[in-house]
Amino acid sequence: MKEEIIKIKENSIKEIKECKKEKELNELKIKYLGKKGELTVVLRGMGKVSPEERPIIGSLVNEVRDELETLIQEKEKEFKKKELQEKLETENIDITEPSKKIKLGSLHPITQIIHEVEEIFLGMGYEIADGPEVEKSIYNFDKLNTPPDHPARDLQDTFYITEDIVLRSQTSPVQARVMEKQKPPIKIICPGAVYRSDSVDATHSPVFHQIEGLVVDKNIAMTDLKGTLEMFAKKCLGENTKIRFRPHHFPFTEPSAEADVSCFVCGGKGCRVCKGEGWIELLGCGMVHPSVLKNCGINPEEYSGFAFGFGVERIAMAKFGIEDMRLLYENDVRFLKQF
Ligand code: 2NM
Repeated sequence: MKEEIIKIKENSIKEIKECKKEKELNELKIKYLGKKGELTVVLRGMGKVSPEERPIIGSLVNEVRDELETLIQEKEKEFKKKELQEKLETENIDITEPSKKIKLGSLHPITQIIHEVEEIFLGMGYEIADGPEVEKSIYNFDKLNTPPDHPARDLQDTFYITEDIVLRSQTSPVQARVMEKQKPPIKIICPGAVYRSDSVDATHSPVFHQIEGLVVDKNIAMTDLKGTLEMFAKKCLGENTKIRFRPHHFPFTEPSAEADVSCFVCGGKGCRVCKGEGWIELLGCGMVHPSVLKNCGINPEEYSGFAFGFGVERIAMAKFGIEDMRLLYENDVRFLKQF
């Protein structure tokens, strides 16, 4: 039995030392140390060994097994090291190779206009306010002096979620909310998406963007409105821009007006952009109606204010010379990257 074990030991050591591949090594591991391996089989035959010899044979087997295990582990380490070495030699990384170019995006023309207008008004001491796009009709209409029978409330023009909840058709409900919460002086602009039930064409979209402004303080007069809008027009469209006001009607302002600017393309002589008029319609505005102030918790005897509003798409189209509004929503990068 002893000779048998010594023989297994010698054979196995030789084979392990000569082994060249990890797979071979695994096979040897099974051949000698596995459940049906040669050493295990010998251990099973211990019953036949005399009681005196048993501990001697037992410890010999253990010794041999320990030796083989150590040898196999060393061999495994050797293989791993060799593998890594080969990888390091073949898979070298060229850290000087130029990286793939990352394509930089740009801001959408509508976002650019919003940012530009925000900068102008921030410079005049305004704050930027926002609010929900899904809005209570009380804020979208009632508080803004638009009674239940007003045509603007028509189911045909407004998206109703329920009888009392709508997709806001203007950003003025944000201003009503600010007036309710905040004591004058108030100087805010409210940019954002608004919704109207219009069919899509070159100048209409059911979703578009508005910027509305509101100032409420003591002794605010029409002259403040005119001065502010003139300043805005010059900063936005160029220092030579002139502005004119025409009477108009809005339910939330009294008096109300529309403002035109001299064409920033031809300077007023008449061209394609202004359709030969020399003037381009810019915005709607007026002095906040006393009922609106009262509805929002502000005393109209003590305070007055002005407000104005315009569509961002219209300004973007005029400024960038875009003739069809749909181009702004199609998200064709070849179109958008021009701006
Ligand atoms: C416009 C035109 C005129 C307006 C009014 C108000 C508020 F909240 F003070 F009543 N906000 N915005 C207003 C006035 C908006 O858009 C064409």
